[in-house]
Amino acid sequence: MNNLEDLVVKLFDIEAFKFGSFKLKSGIQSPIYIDLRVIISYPDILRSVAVHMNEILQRSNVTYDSICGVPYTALPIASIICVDYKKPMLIRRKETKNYGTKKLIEGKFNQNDRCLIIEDIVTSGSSVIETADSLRAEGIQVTDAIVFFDRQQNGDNNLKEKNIRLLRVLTITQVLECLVKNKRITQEVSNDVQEFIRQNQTELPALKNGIIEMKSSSIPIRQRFQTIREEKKTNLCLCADLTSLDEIIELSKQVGPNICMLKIHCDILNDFSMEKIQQLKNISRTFNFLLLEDRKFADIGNTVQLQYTKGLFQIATWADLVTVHVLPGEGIVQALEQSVQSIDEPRGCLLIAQMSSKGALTNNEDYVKGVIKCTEKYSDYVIGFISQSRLTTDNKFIHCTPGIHLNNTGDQLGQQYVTPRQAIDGRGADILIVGRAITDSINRIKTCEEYQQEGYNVYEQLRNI
Ligand code: 5IU
Repeated sequence: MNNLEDLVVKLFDIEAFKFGSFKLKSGIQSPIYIDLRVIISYPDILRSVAVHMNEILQRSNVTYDSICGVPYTALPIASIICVDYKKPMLIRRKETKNYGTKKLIEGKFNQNDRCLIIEDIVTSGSSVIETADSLRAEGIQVTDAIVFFDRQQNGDNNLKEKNIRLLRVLTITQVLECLVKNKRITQEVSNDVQEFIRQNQTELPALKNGIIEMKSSSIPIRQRFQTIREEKKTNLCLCADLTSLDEIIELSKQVGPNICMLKIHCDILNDFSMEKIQQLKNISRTFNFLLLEDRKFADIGNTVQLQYTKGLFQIATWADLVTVHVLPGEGIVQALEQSVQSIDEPRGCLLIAQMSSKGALTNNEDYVKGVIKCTEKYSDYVIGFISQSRLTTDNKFIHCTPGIHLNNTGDQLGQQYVTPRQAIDGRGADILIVGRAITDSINRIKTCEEYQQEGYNVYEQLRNI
């Protein structure tokens, strides 16, 4: 009996693998239940698991600067590997502290460090991906993950889609073979489990509205918008000018299927934290909408770079899109584009060309011409405009129009409204930015659906002419 076989048998004996009929969290009845948490009570087994993982790491020549275990079972395993093989460890908090430094990643790291993720079991790969997202958000590279046990339910492919290579010590097939050979289970039980695994392959993520997440982390934003509009049938951007991020998170879960974009102002939030904004970002990935921080940058290049990447908000780490005034000249766009070059997800901006408020100084032809000119050099990063009319015949630029209400003409502070039909048909809007018409309504979800339907119907009617 070799070492690894010996370990598998021991794991069976301590009931880390159980066979029978088990109801999983998802409600599915499974013939196998795997729970590696028990190994913490058996120091020799725990060490053996870590040693076998390290052997795979040695063999696969993976290079890394640090190790991050996915809570909880993988944490003691990661600790052993770190101490035995002299590698620094990082820990990803499950929730940020609400006192002191609100860090999501604990431990010392440098930008572009490479971190290896350690997990005990992989099913769909979602926990590994969540950990990778948090590390990547801090500028840490994640290219490899190692698991002790792969349930062979498509986790390796799901991770590959996120550019993570999966290394593993054992597959379920190997465990079953070993247990049959060592007469712990019968061939029949093994066949049942294999059949169950075949029939229960995972996809990332299983979404409420049936839309499978696109590889949103690598698709250019412009293209993402086009696909979202067609797949989700929506050209609605919800403008959530609420002061609680918790409330925005809850709302975004409810209206996620109805919107193509969520616009926020991070500087009006009284409960902002990197952890919460990461949560919102995850929701935006799950429901496939773009996240727009309406920052309205308007300073010299050096300052906007700092405003974009530093401070409490670190906007560049989470916002797919930001808004920009080009009043300081096109250097502002160059500076912003430069700031996101090291971020491994697509980023873009919308140039503010015309405003909806009464007496806006942007209502000037020369000004608007100047804005359009700024797109020439930066047409990858600039994906479109915030405008009140169609500015160019080049359809690659997305026109987003705020100041939308179905039955109101304005507010007391200069806001001027048009209806969705007027915005799309009359003014050539691609995206409707709707705020208080939805957030002040009695039933936000229902109202959101109404704006989605109205907006998309008008768009379709025009398209079919
Ligand atoms: N917004 C405008 N008009 C503009 C620009 C931005 O209303 O010209 I540039 C923002 C302000 C607010 C949202 O966040 O769009 C509109 O909110 P209401 O739909 O609640 O008016």
